Amino acid sequence: MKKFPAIVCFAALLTGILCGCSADIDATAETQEKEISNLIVVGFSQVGAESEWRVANSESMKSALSEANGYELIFDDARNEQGNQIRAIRTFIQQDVDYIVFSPRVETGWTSILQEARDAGIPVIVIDRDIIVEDRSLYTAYIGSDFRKEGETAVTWLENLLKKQGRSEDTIHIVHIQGTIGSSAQLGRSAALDAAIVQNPNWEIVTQEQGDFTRAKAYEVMQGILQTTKDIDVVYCENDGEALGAIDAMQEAGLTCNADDGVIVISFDATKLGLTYCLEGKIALNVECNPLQGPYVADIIQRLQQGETVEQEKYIDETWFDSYTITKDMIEGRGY
Ligand code: GYE
Repeated sequence: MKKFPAIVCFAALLTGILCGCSADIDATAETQEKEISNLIVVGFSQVGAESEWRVANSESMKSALSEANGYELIFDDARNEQGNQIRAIRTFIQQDVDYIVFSPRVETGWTSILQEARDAGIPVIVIDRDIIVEDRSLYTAYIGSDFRKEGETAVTWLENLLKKQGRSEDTIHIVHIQGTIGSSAQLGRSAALDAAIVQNPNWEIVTQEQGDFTRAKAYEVMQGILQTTKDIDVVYCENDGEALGAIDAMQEAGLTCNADDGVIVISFDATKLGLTYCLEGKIALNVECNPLQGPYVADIIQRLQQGETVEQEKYIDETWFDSYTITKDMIEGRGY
């Protein structure tokens, strides 16, 4: 929006008319239309499309930052590569967009590109996963989830369930399937489990493997684990896709997934599909992670446009669902 003053557009149009080139006039008129529109130009680097959660997150951004709402959104899918995200952000800088938004694949490695954005005077909003930079003024705002808290919700629920079942002293064999290594979603959720292992000496990690937040990878990984052991009490998956993949593999191997008389599957996200598994009892606990971040980003941008200062870190409120209390209505009323 800030890039094209109407006067420049008018001059360009006039030049076209004086030259008498009709094709140019059409093109110029089109440009003029765009230029004098008051659209706020936002470059958004999305990490990928690895999960249902991610698809819902992209949709939320697209609908909140729509043209009807006053935005031109330049959407780039980085296909789960940090290098692609850095390239996309650099392109946004060259395009001189009004705002840059990105959902970082991992926490580290962003300092130089953020420095470039700052040198160009473009505010950066980080969404979903967090970043670590020495100079926090390199980004204007972060909006996302408290992943450590999500993990703590999960392990506290498990402690309570095992207590209720009279298994507090029993050895509990836990398979841990992790998300994208180095992402703040993985780091927070893994850290909570690691801390709980220290607190509960009877909890044993059978194995810790990478599931990349995808159903396919978790299925493959779980199949491999089941060839070594079937003595599993809990599978701690770091998102719904992984839980579904692990459940597929366990069911094929003849295991039952159920909180009372089978493997206790723990998941994160609480997408409609994940919650359907929870309703069926296959996922015992699903900790919510809210992907509907578009309206929060739009709100931050609107406040910056008014010259207001915004909170630098904001966590979205989240809840959890378990197979004992979930109902069909809870799933139907959800936005993702
Ligand atoms: O849990 C997972 C996704 O970063 C919170 O990434 C996000 C995670 C989410 O692919 O499904």
